[in-house]
Amino acid sequence: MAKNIALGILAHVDAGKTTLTESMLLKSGAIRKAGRVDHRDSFLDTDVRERERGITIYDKNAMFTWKGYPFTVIDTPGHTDFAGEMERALSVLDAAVLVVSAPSGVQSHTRTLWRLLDIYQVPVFIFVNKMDMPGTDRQASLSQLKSVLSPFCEETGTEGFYERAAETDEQALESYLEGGTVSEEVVKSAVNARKLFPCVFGSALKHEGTENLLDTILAYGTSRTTDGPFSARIYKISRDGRGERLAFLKVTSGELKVRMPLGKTRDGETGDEEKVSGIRFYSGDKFTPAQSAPAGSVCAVTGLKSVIAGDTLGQAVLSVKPVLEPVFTYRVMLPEGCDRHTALGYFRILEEEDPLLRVKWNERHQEIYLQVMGEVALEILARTVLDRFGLKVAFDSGSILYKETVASPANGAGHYEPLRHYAEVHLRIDPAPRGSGLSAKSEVSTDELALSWQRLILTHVLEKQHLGVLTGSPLTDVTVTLTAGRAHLKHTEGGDFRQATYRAIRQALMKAENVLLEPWYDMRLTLPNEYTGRALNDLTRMGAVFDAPVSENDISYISAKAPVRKAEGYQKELSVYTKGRGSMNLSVYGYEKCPDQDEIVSRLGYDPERDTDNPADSVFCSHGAGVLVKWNEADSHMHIKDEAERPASQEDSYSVNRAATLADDDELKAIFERTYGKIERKMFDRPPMLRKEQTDESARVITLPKRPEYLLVDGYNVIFAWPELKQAAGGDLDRGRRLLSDILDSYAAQCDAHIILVFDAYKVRHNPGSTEKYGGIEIVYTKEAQTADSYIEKLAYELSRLNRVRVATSDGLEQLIILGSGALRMSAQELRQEISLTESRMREIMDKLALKRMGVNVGDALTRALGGGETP
Ligand SMILES: Nc1nc2c(ncn2[C@@H]2O[C@H](COP(=O)(O)OP(=O)(O)OP(=O)(O)O)[C@@H](O)[C@H]2O)c(=O)[nH]1
Ligand SMILES: [Mg+2]
Repeated sequence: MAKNIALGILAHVDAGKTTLTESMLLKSGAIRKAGRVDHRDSFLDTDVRERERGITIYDKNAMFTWKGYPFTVIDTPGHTDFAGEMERALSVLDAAVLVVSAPSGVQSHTRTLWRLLDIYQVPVFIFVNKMDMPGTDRQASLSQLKSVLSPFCEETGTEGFYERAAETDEQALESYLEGGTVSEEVVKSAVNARKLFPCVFGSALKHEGTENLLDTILAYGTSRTTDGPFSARIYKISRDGRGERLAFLKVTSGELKVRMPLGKTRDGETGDEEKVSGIRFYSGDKFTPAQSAPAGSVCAVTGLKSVIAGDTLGQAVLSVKPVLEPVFTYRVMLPEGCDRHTALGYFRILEEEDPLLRVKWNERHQEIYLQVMGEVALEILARTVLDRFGLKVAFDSGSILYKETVASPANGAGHYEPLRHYAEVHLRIDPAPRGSGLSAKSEVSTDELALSWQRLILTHVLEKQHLGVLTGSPLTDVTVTLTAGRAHLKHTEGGDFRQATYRAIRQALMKAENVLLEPWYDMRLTLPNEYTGRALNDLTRMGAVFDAPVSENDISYISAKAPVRKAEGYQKELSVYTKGRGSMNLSVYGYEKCPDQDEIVSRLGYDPERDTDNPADSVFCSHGAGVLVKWNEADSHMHIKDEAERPASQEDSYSVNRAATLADDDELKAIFERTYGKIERKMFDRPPMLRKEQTDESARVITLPKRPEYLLVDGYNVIFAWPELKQAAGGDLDRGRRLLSDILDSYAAQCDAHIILVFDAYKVRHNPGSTEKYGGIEIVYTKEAQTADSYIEKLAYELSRLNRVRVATSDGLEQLIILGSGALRMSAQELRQEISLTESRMREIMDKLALKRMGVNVGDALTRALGGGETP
């Protein structure tokens, strides 16, 4: 297979990435004349915002062939504010060219890139650029690369290069020592295993070294595709000049074709199928349309509306969780009379395209907050909102995003028992490695607490950003372990566990040894020797951590890490006291401990006891009423005592009220009649007869063989049996249908059953007897004069010969005929229980569906709301 290498060009700002990319295009004959970033006519930096500032903001693709082999290069931005754009591309690269500018050397951002390339396991070629500039020294550059990045950085083709290559493999070393040669295969595998980093020196501007670089990549680079059916990874979403949504992807195996129906996979879950309507191969801002794209291609596709960066198509490929995250937060100030929700919608669109933009909506204050990487990103954002949506926004002065974690394990418990509610949760919060975020697991056996409740509790742990008790900042880098929990046979609803879980987490934090985290910079100072004393003093004052200065000639280099808050503005100070001879570059490293925690905590003045949205207290039931018990007194009231005295669990599953009253039936009938006119069907008059052996639930669970399962749902019966849907449907039947379809669609993603939702079409206009696919389910509208239950009966009969079939229908009415066919009947309430829908969650889902219709992306939130969150 001809190699088709996806090559990323990475470096700190202004190292010459775009210039090098254009030099490659020129040398390979893909373009006739290289543009120049300085003349604002670059082939790649085409965006006005890029040309104005002379920097790359968006990564760009270009294609060329070198000696008969196709290459796709991705030129990435070097500015740290746009590093998210660069990080996304890493997941699709076969190899990277790390450009280091000879005059400025390895910068702090170069080290960040080096760290990321290691995390994403990308083979690296190093191009030392600007060798045409006076004072540059090949040996000095190489020794810096060796000392700061890796001793296995070596100039290609030299004796040292083959020596290093041989050192990466024992056998190769032996034959090298004997015969003095190393095979190209050994070099190639060393490069691809990231054990050897070939370096090429040159000048992109003068087109020197470009050919050598391309030859080196061609010799040792490989295309990392695999055999097998089609699969691809999506790394970026953007829009073309006409506003069409583009999904950029790399085909990792098989072939992509236009009109191919594709289902995305996100977090291990597969979504609906969508059709690719077009394939585009981009080079700069121009593209060539195509009918297909072979393995190894990097291209853009149109037609995929729901995918986002990080999704995979076809067989799942493992993905890396993004490393970089925004560290500043700004409040958006909207012009007079601007609708907040419309503006929020705009920012949500941009959030989808920009990996380092997080949009937060503060419901209480009705404010939009933006989390970004830095001020330049913010300025570009303001400009983009103006250009694309005609909206002029301003921002407040912004602040650092703090986070909180714990230093040692802490136990917490939450109890929630207002009248006719019940839930108790015990958990432990353990510190986890820096940068790992929040994770959840359970230590509870399913004998103690049913799996469904455990899953629900873990979902509640993961579904929201829990706030710490020091400053009310997001909790991170902890593992929450469920240690015990209890539900009540009758009174527990899912929402109760949410309350108990949130309270337990907050109570644990109130008792914990809390740690305030803040963003830190990785910095590199270059200054004349005589100023190092002053610099080290300043760094100590900042609470920085630093290595001993390295001195060469009269110049000292200091590598340090310091809190963003303290290091900001130091660039200017350094320049002043060194009279312009010292410089510093920085890049965000990640979150570390705040050195002056107490001072910051008292300055921010957060009082966890007054944060009524995030209570640590518990609610107990006393004389038939709920009473609040303070968090520090709650432990002695908990129903679950410590291990030894814990009584055998009484709970198992949700209580199901299967005795629907006659009044309910009459009400149901009235609603039907109001909607459809006089009901012809017999179902309302049928006497409730029950054949005992067929409803024996314990028997049915044990004896059932594992077969593909069908779940047939009698749509209107379920709608009218679920109070919220009934209410929604009372006014608008169409809305009820859509809600139920959406709920079942989300549920279909988590269960193994084929779900068929059946509605009586009899008198529903536009749908005379049809079947349609709706996301992951099928919806059937019966023919005129054919009732849903006669349809279901027939279908159940046919399907149940080979499959396990369950039929969900109304509560009080027994469908004997269905049972007779071998299908199992479940009531609407049982279905609801199976989906883990409770009143409060139903309300939440309905809110989210309303949002979805407004165009707000709630995919994940909805799935989570339906109980599809991660389980351990
Ligand atoms: N002397 C010299 N200047 C160069 C060379 N390569 C690039 N430059 C100059 O360096 C500046 C930055 O070049 P770009 O190609 O925009 O750098 P970049 O790495 O793409 O920058 P960003 O994308 O903004 O991070 C421009 O003024 C170029 O003309 C080179 O080999 N020699
Ligand atoms: Mg550039």
